[in-house]
Amino acid sequence: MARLFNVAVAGATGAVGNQMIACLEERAFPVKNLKLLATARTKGRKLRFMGEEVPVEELTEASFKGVEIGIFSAGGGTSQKFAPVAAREGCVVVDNSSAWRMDPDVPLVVPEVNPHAIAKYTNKGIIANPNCSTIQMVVALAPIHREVGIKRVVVSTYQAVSGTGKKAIDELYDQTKAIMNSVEPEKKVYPHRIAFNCLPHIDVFLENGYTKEEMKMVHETRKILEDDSIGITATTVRVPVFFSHSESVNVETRRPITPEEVRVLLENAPGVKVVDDPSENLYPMAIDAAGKDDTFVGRIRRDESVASGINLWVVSDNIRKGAATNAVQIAEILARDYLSD
Ligand code: L14
Repeated sequence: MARLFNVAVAGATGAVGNQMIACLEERAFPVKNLKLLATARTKGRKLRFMGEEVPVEELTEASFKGVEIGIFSAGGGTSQKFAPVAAREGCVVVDNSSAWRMDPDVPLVVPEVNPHAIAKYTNKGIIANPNCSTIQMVVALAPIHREVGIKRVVVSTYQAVSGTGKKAIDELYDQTKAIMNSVEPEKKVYPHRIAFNCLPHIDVFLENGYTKEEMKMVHETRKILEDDSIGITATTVRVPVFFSHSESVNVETRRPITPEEVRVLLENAPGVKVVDDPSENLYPMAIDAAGKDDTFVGRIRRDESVASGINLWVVSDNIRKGAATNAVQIAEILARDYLSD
């Protein structure tokens, strides 16, 4: 029989944590024992896993004794502090925060793109899960990069509120309801109203005028595609959508490629579904991608303003492939190829 693992989910009560538990169950991850960890505030709550009620425990330095795989989505500060603690106990951490992604000793992995990088987990006992917007973009870009080389990418995102967490999902819902009832909407999470609005602002602003989310897309894409020569510029926008990020991706390639060739490449790419039939009004949409694990690509067309350019519309569920599914896929490869003997 295949080996089973002691697994912990840190940040278990959050939107991504909940989805991680569901993914472990759906994908029949070889779990021996599942430990659910969160802040003291949620201690005593119970969450369902494989038909059982699992109590949520407080995340402390002592939480990782005997734990072999720790899947974290508890925020950057918590990961910064507790991932090394877990690693010292021999627990391999798959971390969904931005804390470790750009650490040169920490692999940053999208299983469809660079699964080989997982081997570097031995450096620090930590594997980083990329940013949601980066993941879906590189799933679509990798096959093109391999075929003809990518010179430059210009991306604009249309990001769902669920990335910020449960409180932001409630905020969009409550503000929408308030406005429809002619009540003054309240703002708690975002600096401006998100209902019936678009905010060109995700994560914090940096010195260079970009947001941290935009710069994550630049640096993480280069690291995952293992090519620092790719030029990337991003504008990340919050839109009043609950689940799934959409992205307009303009790609300038090193060698020419036709939209038809891109379509064939992407139809054969792992984790990608091409939805592209404008004559039938068919293109990827957030509401269709929600609840699925694929990255959907459509509107594949030539950028007629350059010699070799392609435009794509890329949509994926930010909580699933953008976070929980990708983390659990990494854990699957880790368990199967590195921790089983
Ligand atoms: O993982 O949508 O770097 O507000 C931080 C911002 C996740 C999404 C990350 C958002 C992101 C989050």
